[in-house]
Amino acid sequence: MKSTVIALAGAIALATGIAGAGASAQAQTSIVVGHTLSPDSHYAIGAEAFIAKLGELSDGSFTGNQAPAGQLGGERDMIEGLQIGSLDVVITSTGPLGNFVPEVYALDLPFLFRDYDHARTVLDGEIGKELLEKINGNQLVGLAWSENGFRHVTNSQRPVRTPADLDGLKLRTMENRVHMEAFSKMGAAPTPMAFPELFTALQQGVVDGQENPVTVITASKFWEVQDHVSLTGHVYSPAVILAAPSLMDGLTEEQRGWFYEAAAASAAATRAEVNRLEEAGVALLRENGMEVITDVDKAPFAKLAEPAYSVYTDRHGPDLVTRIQAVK
Ligand code: EAX
Repeated sequence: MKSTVIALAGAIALATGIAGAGASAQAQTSIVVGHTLSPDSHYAIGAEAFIAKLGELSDGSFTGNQAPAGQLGGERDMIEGLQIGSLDVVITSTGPLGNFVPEVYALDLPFLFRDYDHARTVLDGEIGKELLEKINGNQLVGLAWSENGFRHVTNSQRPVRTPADLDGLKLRTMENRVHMEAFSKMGAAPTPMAFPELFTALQQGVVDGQENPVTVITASKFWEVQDHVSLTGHVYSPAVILAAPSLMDGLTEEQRGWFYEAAAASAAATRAEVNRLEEAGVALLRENGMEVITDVDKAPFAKLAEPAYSVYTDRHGPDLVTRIQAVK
């Protein structure tokens, strides 16, 4: 997706596509930032912030566009695109990432993070850094942790207050082994599916429900196809800003630094929008006709979901989970 435009006539096109020409020419590199959500989502705000910061730091030698709404495919497709170098930068949930970097499943465990502060402290600290390094060992570059939010169950059939209400519900999950195991233990019939297929699947009744943070429910207008939302907050959904190694390897150290700074600015902008929607979201859902169940007793859900921890711990042991729980 990377394209190079030589601004002044007579310039020599640089084989790498990266700025570096002298006074006679300014090479511009255009970056595409892909994500699955709508152009007014928290990811879109993060993508804009990334592009703006990169432009500012590079004095305009890097420009960019976002490719929202799954234009470049679902999150699994886009991660593969980064690995083979056909995409530049992607903002994705950790949904399918455990298929590529199994250590990341530690972040997808249900009822692990207590609240936003806990999750952000973990991701911004030592553990977050260690997991970005694991990502880097898998033909990907992890630039920064961003955010999707705490996930809640929506469906077209009935209000969900207890695990019994999930019984037999065809629930779309992400392509994530931890989530699938958790939902099957909680009584639902999990159906993994890429996000770009989800709205139509809900509309056509292929699945009864799905689960996503308020940010995604609002950005996707799921109220058009779902009547009930229960604030289950069953799992925190991190997002991560990834880049293609083929892109990063072609940069100077200074330019690489700009990408990391741009990603930090992007994550901050996205988190600010998550905060805003956590405040305004429930009212918004109600205004758009959803029945919102706010008083969900999480304990029975958490108890049933516990065996899903073994998807991670069987392979990697309990240490990282214990360390995450211990972070204040
Ligand atoms: O990352 O697939 C999902 O449900 C994700 O939450 C969505 O694509 C945003």
